[in-house]
Amino acid sequence: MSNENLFAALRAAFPQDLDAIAVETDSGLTYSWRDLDRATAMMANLLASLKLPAGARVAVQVEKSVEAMMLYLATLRAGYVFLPLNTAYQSAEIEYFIENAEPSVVVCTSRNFGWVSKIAFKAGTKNVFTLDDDRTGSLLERATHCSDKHTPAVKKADDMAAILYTSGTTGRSKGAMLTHGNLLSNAKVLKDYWGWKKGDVLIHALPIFHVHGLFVALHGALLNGSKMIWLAKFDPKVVMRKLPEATVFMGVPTLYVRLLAEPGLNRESVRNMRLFIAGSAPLLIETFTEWQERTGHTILERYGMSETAMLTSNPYDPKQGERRGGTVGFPLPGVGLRVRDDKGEACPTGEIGGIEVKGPNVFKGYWRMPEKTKEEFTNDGWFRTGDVGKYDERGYVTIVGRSKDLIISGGYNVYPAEIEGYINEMPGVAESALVGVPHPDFGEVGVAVVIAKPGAKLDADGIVAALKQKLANFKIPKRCFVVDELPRNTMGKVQKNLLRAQHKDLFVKTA
Ligand code: MCA
Ligand code: AMP
Repeated sequence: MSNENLFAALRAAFPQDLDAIAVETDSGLTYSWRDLDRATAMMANLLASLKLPAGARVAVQVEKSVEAMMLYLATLRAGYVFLPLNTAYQSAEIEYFIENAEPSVVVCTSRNFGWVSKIAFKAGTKNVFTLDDDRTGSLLERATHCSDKHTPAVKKADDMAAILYTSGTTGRSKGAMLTHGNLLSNAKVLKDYWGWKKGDVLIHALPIFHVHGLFVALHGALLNGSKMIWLAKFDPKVVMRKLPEATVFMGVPTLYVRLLAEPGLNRESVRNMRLFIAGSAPLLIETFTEWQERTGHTILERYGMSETAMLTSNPYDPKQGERRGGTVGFPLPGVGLRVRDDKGEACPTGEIGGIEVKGPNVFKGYWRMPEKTKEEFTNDGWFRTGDVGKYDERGYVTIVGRSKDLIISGGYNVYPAEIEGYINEMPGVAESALVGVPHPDFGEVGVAVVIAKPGAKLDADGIVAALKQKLANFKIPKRCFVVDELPRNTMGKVQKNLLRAQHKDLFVKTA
């Protein structure tokens, strides 16, 4: 029986010369392909020695490091399910994920060990390890004693490889279950579509707890046997310094905006680059055009989701068409994408409707939420993305908005319902609404509008300060207003579009 374990496919793509450099960090460390192979074997053997049940989840909230990336690969290799968690999440957020996913293993930083292990042990997790970004921690200490030989666990394409939590418009976060087959099929398609070739070097500057950094960037480089320049954190100055050594860069729009602020960004600085890719949030046409003017490169924009990995892409090969700013390109090979109106009828070219997708990349469902999963699929098996868009006459897809109430800030998702829930629980608050408004750096940021209960006095700064105690920093509204009333329609529903319009110029001057 053939092994459809994603790790096996990535391992098979390692170059023949295992002593070649696979990863180089911004602090000057280098790791060979042999290092990746041996260290992931040791970690996989450690996981195997724990005698975990089949399908066990390994939940990880650690700073970005090469060892953290190896832990992901080792989890695949050992046949378990990787559950990455944003380092910004605080205890209430982590508690939910751990209670919901019931991981058998939790890996956290030594700084957070106290509170994370408490949550984990309470939820029944038996194994809690630490891993720090300076190559220390109990995980590595234990793994050092394990063999550096390991045969990848046998997996079927339909077996779960990772769970990525993505918040719901209502209710709590849902865990999107992605399989080995979902991830490998998407990685293979992108390898061909983006023309990955021998000698490519990727600047990896994104966090590794979301699809963009963990799957799109990492799998791309590994499946091509390409070296990665591994940056622990995005720093435009470091990227500028590394650009001459690289050929491929991937980023959310904020990264491009920040790079454009570097005076040294010009044609010369990107002379060896082959491809700049953007996604996770809409790339403004101004950024697209300015990038073209400054560097001579046309950014390739693509579109995807946690539930589906990548769905569409502008073409790499000019024979297939130009890269059109403001669009997310064509459905990737093997991906079905249709646009439907409210009644479920196909929208003609140029007309706007809900985007539905199908393909080997589309996830298996939400973790322990069969009803929710059913709701998000049409009767004929298409996944409703919650994005609203259209096809143009040449087959390019444009995303024009979202039917889901979601703010994408600097590439991170902020679900208004979650923040409003926290605000509404505060003493003296009658109701609140969080809306997204344009922002020059993050693209979009949240602004909270709050009304007090009769007789109560509320302080906007106090509300923000209280939120900071509970929520990941990127979810904190950038401004908060206490007002007498919220605009409502005849049904009594808050008209968020009016609030958005009212506050649209808070951070930028819009037309
Ligand atoms: C940081 N801050 C933010 C954000 N990031 N505020 C709003 N939105 C953000 N994204 C705030 C912090 O709260 C803090 O505020 C201050 O900025 C400094 O924080 P720091 O962590 O130092 O910020 P940074 O290092 O400058 O981070 C900015 C960043 C980062 C590099 C743009 O947000 C980032 O790496 N974004 C990429 C996210 C990503 O990879 N998304 C892919 C999702 P204060 O000082 O007030 O506390 S995958 C996906 O969406 C799909 C599937 C796809 O298609 O790819
Ligand atoms: P996530 O839940 O983190 O997987 O975020 C997925 C969402 O990000 C999609 O449903 C889109 O709304 C948005 N998204 C991703 N890429 C793009 C893009 N290139 N343009 C516009 N929106 C995007």
